[in-house]
Amino acid sequence: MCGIVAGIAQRNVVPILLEGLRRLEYRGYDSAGLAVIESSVIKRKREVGKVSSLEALIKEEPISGNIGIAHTRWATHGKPSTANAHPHMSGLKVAVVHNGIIENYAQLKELQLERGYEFTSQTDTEVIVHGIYEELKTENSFISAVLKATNKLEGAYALAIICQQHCDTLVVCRKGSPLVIGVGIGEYFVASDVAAILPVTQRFIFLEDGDIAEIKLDAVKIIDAKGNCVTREIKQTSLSLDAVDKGNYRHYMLKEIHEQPDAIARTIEGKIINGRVSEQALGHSASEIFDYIKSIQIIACGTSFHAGLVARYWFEGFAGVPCNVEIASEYRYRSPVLSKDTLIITISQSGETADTIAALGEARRLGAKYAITICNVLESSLGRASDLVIQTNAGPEIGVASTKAFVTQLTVLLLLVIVIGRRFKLPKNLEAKLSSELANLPAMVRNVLALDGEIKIMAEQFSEKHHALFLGRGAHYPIAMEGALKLKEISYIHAEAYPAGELKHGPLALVDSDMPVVTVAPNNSLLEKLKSNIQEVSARGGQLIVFMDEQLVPNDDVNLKIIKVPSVEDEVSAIIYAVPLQLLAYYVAVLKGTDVDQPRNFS
Ligand code: HGA
Repeated sequence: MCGIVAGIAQRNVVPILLEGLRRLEYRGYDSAGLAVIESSVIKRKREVGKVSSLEALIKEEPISGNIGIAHTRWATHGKPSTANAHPHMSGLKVAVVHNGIIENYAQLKELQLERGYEFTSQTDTEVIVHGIYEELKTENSFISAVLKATNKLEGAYALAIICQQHCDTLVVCRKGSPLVIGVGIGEYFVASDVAAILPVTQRFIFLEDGDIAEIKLDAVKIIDAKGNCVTREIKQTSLSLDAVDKGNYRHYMLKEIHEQPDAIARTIEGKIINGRVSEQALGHSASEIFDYIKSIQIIACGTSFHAGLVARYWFEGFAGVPCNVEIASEYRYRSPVLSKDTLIITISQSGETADTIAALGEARRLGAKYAITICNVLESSLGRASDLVIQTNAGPEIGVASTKAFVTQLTVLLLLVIVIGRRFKLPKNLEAKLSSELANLPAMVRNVLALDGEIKIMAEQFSEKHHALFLGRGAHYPIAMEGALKLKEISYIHAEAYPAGELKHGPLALVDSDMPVVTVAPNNSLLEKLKSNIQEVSARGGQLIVFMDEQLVPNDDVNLKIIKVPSVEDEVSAIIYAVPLQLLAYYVAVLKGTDVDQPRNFS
């Protein structure tokens, strides 16, 4: 998604806005722009490409001001171009940056064209700024004009607005897209992600959906969607500044892969007491929820969806808990059948995934009594809409390709399998085993990270390839899906995952010496079946790359390249095998020379 930064201070806000944009660049990056009020006039600079291009432009043609708004864009309406870059302006009097989509923009545009407004972009955003300008013709109060204009919008938005007539006031609002206000000393900053403004403050006001805030140097006034004045608490964040630095790593993604043992340790911290997972440690309402529910519906997107798919094998296989998993954008638009004793579990790195939020809304509408979210941000939209938040504690994830979020989500899901499974058919001895394996997870992940060098060499086999197949069985099938997703999103190699048993039903036809086939082969009950699948590929000249338990004896096959993975217990092996696949995708992308942390066409 796009990134928003804005500020009002006694100092020049331009350097702070640019630093904020750099910190948000991982969210969207086809163009960037900034507007300030300088000597009572709005001055705007926009540039296609990365934030560094905007910086260079501002260096050449400096602007400064005590109040300003800025944006990194990831286009949804209209191609990436200077004209489509934000901020958008109306009559040179009002400027707006926008994150989200206005669904009724075509109707609004038609009306505004009739009124004589001129459109200079293809975005859906421009109707917002003209709408505010129109209201300001008859409304003296800036915040009321924004309320009236936004009441006509359908869709999702976070906005930051400045206006020449009110040059001491910044107005911001959110509906369906995230936005926080950072509280400084005699100054305020606003961003779509706290990470953007951590250098200037650690105190934040998390706006609720529908809130509009009028920010002056000395005060913030907030109204809700109905126009009533409301108070929102100021919260101190525990996020530290260096958590969002690259350290000694070449890319955030590699840093985040190597942070996984610590991230998992933080996630389980305080939750396993005397070898037993404590449900109180998950939240005061946890026991009440788990006592009530009879089945589980997991809803998520992308990598989080894969975490949900792994968890289904665990919930049903270990504990006999009926569990369904669905992609949020499908769930929200079909007519699912739901009983009120089905527990909704949403999974999202940020807790702000729009489709997942909407799907949760749909589940509530259908009568779901309880909803849990697994995410990294307690105060997120999903967090606020759920009865219980189980935080992943992964720390900020800057690389677009999710890694540490995935393994910490799986860690939380395994905690849930234990505490929910207790009420179903989870055998006592398995509960004890799972708890002890959870406690050992950080050490196991550290061991598997030692494969880094070997995988880097293996990655060379992919540098000339255009397609790859990933195979797995059981809980490792979604791990294969995640491996394929990682490879395609950062190296742009087309990759598909199949449950190994499906090979003979079609995909085998694709196999030849140009198609590397990556296989995940832990030492478990499905191994013999998997070995037959490996033979099927090998017999057709396919190049197999097998991540295999170190205790297994590989075949003497020329088409087989083996990476020996340290032996782990089968129950947690899905988490462990995710890691070498992340490293593989990373090193292939580095060899291909792609922009690893900010892949193209992606937010
Ligand atoms: N719809 C606006 C903003 C896009 C956005 O929020 N992307 O994540 C545009 O296309 O400019």
